[in-house]
Amino acid sequence: MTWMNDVRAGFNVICRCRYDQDMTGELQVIGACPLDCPDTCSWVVTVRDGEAVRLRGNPDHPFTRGALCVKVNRYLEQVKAADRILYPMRRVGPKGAGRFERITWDEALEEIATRLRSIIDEYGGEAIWPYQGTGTLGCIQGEGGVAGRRFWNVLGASRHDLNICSRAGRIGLTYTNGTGGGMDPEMLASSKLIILWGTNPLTSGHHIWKFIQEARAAGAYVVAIDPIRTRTADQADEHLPIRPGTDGALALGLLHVVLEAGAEDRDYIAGHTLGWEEFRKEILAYPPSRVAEITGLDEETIRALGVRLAHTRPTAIRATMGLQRHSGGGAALRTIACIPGVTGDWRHPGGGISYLTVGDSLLKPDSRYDLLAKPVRTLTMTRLAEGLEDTEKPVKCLWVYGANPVVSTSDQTRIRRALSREDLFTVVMEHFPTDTVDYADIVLPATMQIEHTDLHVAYGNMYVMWNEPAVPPPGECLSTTETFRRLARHMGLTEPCLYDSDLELAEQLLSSDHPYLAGITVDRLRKEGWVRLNVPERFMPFADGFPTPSGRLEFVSERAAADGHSRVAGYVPSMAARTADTPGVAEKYPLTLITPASHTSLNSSFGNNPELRRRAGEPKVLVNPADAAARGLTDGSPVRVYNDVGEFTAELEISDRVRPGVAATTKGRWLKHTPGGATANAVVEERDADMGRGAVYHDNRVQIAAL
Ligand SMILES: Nc1nc2c(c(=O)[nH]1)N[C@H]1C(S)=C(S)[C@@H](COP(=O)(O)OP(=O)(O)OC[C@H]3O[C@@H](n4cnc5c(=O)[nH]c(N)nc54)[C@H](O)[C@@H]3O)O[C@H]1N2
Ligand SMILES: Nc1nc2c(c(=O)[nH]1)N[C@H]1C(S)=C(S)[C@@H](COP(=O)(O)OP(=O)(O)OC[C@H]3O[C@@H](n4cnc5c(=O)[nH]c(N)nc54)[C@H](O)[C@@H]3O)O[C@H]1N2
Ligand SMILES: [Mo]
Repeated sequence: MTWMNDVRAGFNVICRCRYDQDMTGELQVIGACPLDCPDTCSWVVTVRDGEAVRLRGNPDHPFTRGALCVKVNRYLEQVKAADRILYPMRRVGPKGAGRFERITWDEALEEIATRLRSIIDEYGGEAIWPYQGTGTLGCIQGEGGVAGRRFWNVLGASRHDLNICSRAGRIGLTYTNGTGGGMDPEMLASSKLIILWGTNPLTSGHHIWKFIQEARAAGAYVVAIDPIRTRTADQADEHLPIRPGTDGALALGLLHVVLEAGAEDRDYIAGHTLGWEEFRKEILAYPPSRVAEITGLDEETIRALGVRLAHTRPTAIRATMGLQRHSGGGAALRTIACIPGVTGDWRHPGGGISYLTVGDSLLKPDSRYDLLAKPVRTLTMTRLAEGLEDTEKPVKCLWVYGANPVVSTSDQTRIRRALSREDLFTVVMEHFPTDTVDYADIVLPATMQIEHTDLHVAYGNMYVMWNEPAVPPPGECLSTTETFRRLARHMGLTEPCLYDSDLELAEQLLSSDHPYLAGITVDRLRKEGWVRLNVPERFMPFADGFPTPSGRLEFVSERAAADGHSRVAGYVPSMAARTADTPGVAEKYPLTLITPASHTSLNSSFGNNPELRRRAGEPKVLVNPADAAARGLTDGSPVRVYNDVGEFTAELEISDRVRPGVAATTKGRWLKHTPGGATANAVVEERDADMGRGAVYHDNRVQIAAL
């Protein structure tokens, strides 16, 4: 009963109530929400007589403050859901049909070991693609760390580039600031102008809102820049319905107004930035009149925000991933990050930009790539179809964990075709019978967060969290780490580090010498549940300079130039913006489809929850009244959304929430719960953002017609 020992080791503090040897009584266990969300909440699980009976936000945590979200409030329902996968299974029907028979773990391990060995013998280790997603951000069990990596390295499997989410923006920001990290969002409380740029926090991470409200109570003005009037935009003082993929131009236009007002911070520019003269020329090429044409915003609106920006210190920009899911998205973040360099906002507490809090991994990278006998190729998460279609160096085993690519990855139809290949051995470790599970040869039952140990570092706040298992796993579920330990043993692998325990892994990860982690140990985390990073309460990230090659904020970046981008930050239009007037494209596919976060799911997680599905209703696509009228479409009618890549069906909602030229739906729906059996990613092309091969989920041209 190792899980019990684990619990008991942290018993004194984590478990504040009585918990008898025979598991009677009540226990409170502190854990962390594992989902891919900036907030990484601290939660408390109440365990009564060995059963989890309640899960709530930790009232003591400064960022969570007792609140979870619409989805995670139902986490226990998911843990106990009737469709939870509890046993290993083997496919009995055709691929895609989702018909399985229960098998034992021994049978599963034996079949897997045999198949892996024969694939390695015939094609080499690189024929294995360990396809890991962001189902959990845990540093032990998930995306945040080492889960399975050592095992794959011993086998010589291909590397997997998990670039689907925030990569383009992170790279863009890094050219300017040297890191994707920035402001502590708690500092928003001290801001006077808050620009919510391509972000919808009231849906995609609401815990930041209380700091924004605090700022407002002290007089701050809040602006949302988004092609959709989201629930966040509804709450803002002002909404700028920008044309998608034109944010870089808006950044330059706002700075143009700052220069006109003579409000640039010359001392700051001289002391802390690089390449001002060149960047200034770039700004001067974007007067508000030109920017109005590019962005579809009124010139007066741009001027008014520019004047506000010129005269309001501190100004904070909160940007998240929305605006970088474009072919010019990396450049957009790079250029927006130049704004505080011009206004000098980094020197004012409450000023600057916040994208990720901790831009680069603080933890000691312990994936042990040194275990690879020879260098191997890297396969790209955003290019699943392409990878599976490669015939020269074929993928023969796809191992999916923490991911649901049939729903979440571009070019859905191609992916389903590729997953149907009879010669592809597909293993999926999962909680639920997802659309991806339907294509598996072997399904392995995975533990959920309250059943395993994990360590989390948030990407939207300044805390490290410990997740103590609260209850034993149901059925025959195993954690990711335990599955790989057993498989390694079954295959007779001798590398000792494959057998490290979860606590050893946590200790290794925390043994980083990064100053933010000073004094943060496993013991302390297990006692306290969460610890703030070792940074001041009023954290000023670039007080000692920028981690760029020059030590300055770089308006001009040699690294960017070396990577094939412009030396100077500027505007790179997205594909949709670029082709808006291109003959042949503009008439055929006149609308830009954007597919952001749904309020009732987390990517595809919770897509099977009955109550959340009921609340979400039928899939909808929103278009502006002008675009509906032009097509003679009526509100509530069924429509096809299509392009050369594919199509999906939805109910039309005519709404002035979207600007003309834009169609909007949300991500995350399961195909099997959707009429027509296809979802938004059926029309998203497998194409790269400008940086890091990031995805282009909001940068696709489509047409809409009555069904
Ligand atoms: N409820 C819920 N929460 C989530 C998620 C979820 O699926 N559901 N997903 C989680 C994950 S994985 C992530 S990465 C984050 C993502 O969270 P966000 O960064 O908020 O990402 P999105 O929802 O994709 O986009 C945010 C906003 O950007 C807008 N946008 C799209 N294109 C443009 C553009 O060109 N310019 C501008 N200015 N705005 C644009 C969209 O309309 C949208 O309202 O949220 C996390 N939180
Ligand atoms: N159209 C469109 N598509 C998008 C986006 C968009 O904006 N628009 N956003 C993209 C973004 S930001 C992201 S991050 C990706 C996410 O894409 P994925 O990484 O594929 O994430 P999910 O679809 O949530 O699938 C995660 C799966 O992991 C499982 N899981 C959770 N925890 C565990 C665990 O501990 N062990 C195991 N074995 N499994 C677990 C869950 O049950 C779930 O089925 O989607 C992308 N897809
Ligand atoms: Mo994401």
